[in-house]
Amino acid sequence: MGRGQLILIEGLDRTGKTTQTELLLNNLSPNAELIKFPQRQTPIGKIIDRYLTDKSYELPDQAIHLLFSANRWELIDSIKSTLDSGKHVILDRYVFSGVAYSVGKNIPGMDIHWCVSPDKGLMRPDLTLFLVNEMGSDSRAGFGEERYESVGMQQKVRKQFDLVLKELGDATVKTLNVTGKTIDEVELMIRRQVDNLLSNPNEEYHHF
Ligand code: DGP
Repeated sequence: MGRGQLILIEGLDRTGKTTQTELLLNNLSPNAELIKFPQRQTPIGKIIDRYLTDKSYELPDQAIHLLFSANRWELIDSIKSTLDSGKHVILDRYVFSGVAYSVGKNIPGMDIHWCVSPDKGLMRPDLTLFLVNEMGSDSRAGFGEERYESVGMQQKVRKQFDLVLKELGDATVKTLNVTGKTIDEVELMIRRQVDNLLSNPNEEYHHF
């Protein structure tokens, strides 16, 4: 039996990533696990959660950036073991969010190269699906409660995602335009891409 495949769903806030990662988990069940980043239950994840939900809790932008990356490193051994056991791992956000959100803050020195360096060595997904909703995301229920959920920030991050995907992406990264699509339609678009991958799975691991 070959290794499991690492499948990442990326996108701005409230583009339906969480719904779709859960549907994909169901579809691939029982041969898959889902990991959502940031993973807020780990020791580092608890600091990230506080930073996101308590806007009066200040940390230097560089420090929170490194914590988001450290949160991915905290889980990478367990992701690798799951893949080695033949199970697929679905990720809800990963390195591309890590770089796009931080570069979107426009902090001097925090360019793409600086931002990706702590993630260097993390495993590359076998497939990345970047969900784009041209309608924006501010009309979804609950939008605005967390730190980065403002229309201005989302626009900056959207621009950065394009640049980050150009710089760090490769043929395994696909953009899916989900504007105006129903949940079922998006599920089908994702299934097609995943079925393609699973009919021709990767054996070797690649890294950022
Ligand atoms: P979520 O739980 O998916 O809603 O993500 C929480 C927020 O944190 C969201 O606004 C996106 C942002 N975010 C997710 N991952 C990272 C990261 O690695 N770095 C930065 N700076 N922000 C991130």
